[in-house]
Amino acid sequence: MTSPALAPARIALVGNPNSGKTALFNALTGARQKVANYAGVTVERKEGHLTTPAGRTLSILDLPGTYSLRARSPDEAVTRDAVLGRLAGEHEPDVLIAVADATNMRLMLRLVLELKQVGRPFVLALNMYDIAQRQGLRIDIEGLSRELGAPVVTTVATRKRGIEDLVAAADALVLDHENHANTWQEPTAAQIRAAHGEAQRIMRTYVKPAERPDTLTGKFDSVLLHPVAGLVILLTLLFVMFQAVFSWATPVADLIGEGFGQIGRLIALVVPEGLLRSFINDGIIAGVGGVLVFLPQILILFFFIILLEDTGYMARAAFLMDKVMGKAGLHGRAFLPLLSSFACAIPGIMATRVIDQKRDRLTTIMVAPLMTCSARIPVYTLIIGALIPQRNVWGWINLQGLVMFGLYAVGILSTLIVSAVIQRVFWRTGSEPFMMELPAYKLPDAGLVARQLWQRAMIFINRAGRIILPLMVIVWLLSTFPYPPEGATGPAIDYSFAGIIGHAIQPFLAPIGFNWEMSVALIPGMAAREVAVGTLGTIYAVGDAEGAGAHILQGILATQWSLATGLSFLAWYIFAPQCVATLGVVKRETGSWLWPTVMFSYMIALAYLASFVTFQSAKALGWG
Ligand SMILES: Nc1nc2c(ncn2[C@@H]2O[C@H](COP(=O)(O)OP(=O)(O)OP(=O)(O)O)[C@@H](O)[C@H]2O)c(=O)[nH]1
Ligand SMILES: [Mg+2]
Repeated sequence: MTSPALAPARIALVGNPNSGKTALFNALTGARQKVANYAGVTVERKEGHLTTPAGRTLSILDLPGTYSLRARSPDEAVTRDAVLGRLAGEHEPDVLIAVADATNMRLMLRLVLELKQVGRPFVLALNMYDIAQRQGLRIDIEGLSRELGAPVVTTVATRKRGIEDLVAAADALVLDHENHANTWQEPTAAQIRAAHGEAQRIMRTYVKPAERPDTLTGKFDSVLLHPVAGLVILLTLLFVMFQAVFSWATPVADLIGEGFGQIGRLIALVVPEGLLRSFINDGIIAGVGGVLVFLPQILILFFFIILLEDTGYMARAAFLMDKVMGKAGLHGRAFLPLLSSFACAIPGIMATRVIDQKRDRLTTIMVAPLMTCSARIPVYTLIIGALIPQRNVWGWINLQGLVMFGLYAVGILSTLIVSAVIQRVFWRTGSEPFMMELPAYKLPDAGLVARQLWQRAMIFINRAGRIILPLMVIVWLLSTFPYPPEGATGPAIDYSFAGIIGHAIQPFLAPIGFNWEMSVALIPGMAAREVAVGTLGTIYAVGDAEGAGAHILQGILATQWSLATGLSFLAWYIFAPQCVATLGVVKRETGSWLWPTVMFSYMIALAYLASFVTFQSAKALGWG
């Protein structure tokens, strides 16, 4: 057995939402956890390590934000249990770092008083001290420290200022604290009221109001939160975002596509015609390259999302959408989980832990995959690029961008409709009013934005390497073997496993206009949606005697697919449960196979229906 003395001392970061705990955690441990300017970003405990100048290891715990140890939602319960040492197999932390937003301390002081009751030694970190200074806020740090009986340190987490002092203070507490029994009991309402009064007294005594308070936030909000002007601005922002995805990304994407084309030609020069060349060009380059081409689109979209998050605008968007979402039976706190689902439904589903009502949470989980995740972008972009002409409508609106905006809009609309149905038909409950503190606007930190973008790029490239590449190898094998029999007349791929499978499924998908190549692409697309793009690349490349590079696929689709077929494929991808990992997370978060089963069934039914209607109406319009 290891002696407890050898285990690193454990330090937990506790504080109100959006006070900069995760930014501090990253500064302390060098981790890269997500930070953003709204409440409820962190929903899980995260552990990291740091070595003090004296060479001792400290383990640091980042926790979800909370206003009180009286927890209501699952994420707040995580914080309470971590602080009290109630998590299975875990001691209570040796030292707490109470993280306060120095410009907004009132509610934090109340939590600090609660933490004091727990009896753990703690340091108070007055974070965002840069903003406090800019506002001319004066805090009597020594007096506060005396009053609370704990060291008080000022920090600027995003600039790594005050970190050494914080570590020194926490480290000193580790050394001289002794264990004593934890006798914490949930405070009564009366006790909380008393603590509230006490916090106000401390506030009045030690904090002089700001000389230059932030008036900009109020001014911006009078416009941005306006019920009409605010919504118009929100819609315009989203619209511009998708225009940009197409008009800015296309030249870069073309360049990357051209690059892969060059590599393919180079390989054709050095590698003799045969299996190896086919494997490299039709399998890897057409498959993985065909997906990587879409990196610029994804980065531009995330550039906007990160900017909106870091400025604090996203919290306003949540506020504006609250009415609409309430009508659809969604809880106000569902906005941010659904927003995260633009990246990927998995973090979105995990972020639903901020919702305290079980039914509201379940509703949000069930609709999260309808939001357009970034894995759909390659599929959407490929089909739009192939079948929608690159031209402007009404003079200045990029038609391809408009279609993309439309696909996102349909995703959002169906999220609202499905949740309304779930809430009305199954739960018959009303929705709760929205309560979320609106953070002050901040200028985004360029370094932070760049780092988050870089992280996004790495996630995408890693996926290409770890999930898409191996799948593409399998797809290539299936579409190359077995060879056609002697004297066969049709294209070789018709005799391969992929051809056989595709031809077998296709009859079921004929009513929605899918050809056999598309039918094959759906299967590996279950593991990761983007693989459908790579698979189409490989199938058409292997089937095509000329051999096609990643870049040429759009040209092939433009001649081989009708507009009706393409639109039907897009409709399928809006709804289809094309992602096994998401179903796995739903199982984990709900603790039963029932919900993933329900999700899979309703989504596949919707997908088939949507594609059927799309295909048949497009045909009727003469686009078949
Ligand atoms: N100017 C300034 N901004 C900061 C500082 N610390 C954090 N921020 C910003 O404040 C916002 C919130 O930071 P987070 O670290 O996500 O806050 P959190 O306490 O982990 O929030 P939750 O996980 O939602 O509880 C982000 O936009 C950070 O970039 C600071 O010291 N100065
Ligand atoms: Mg956090």
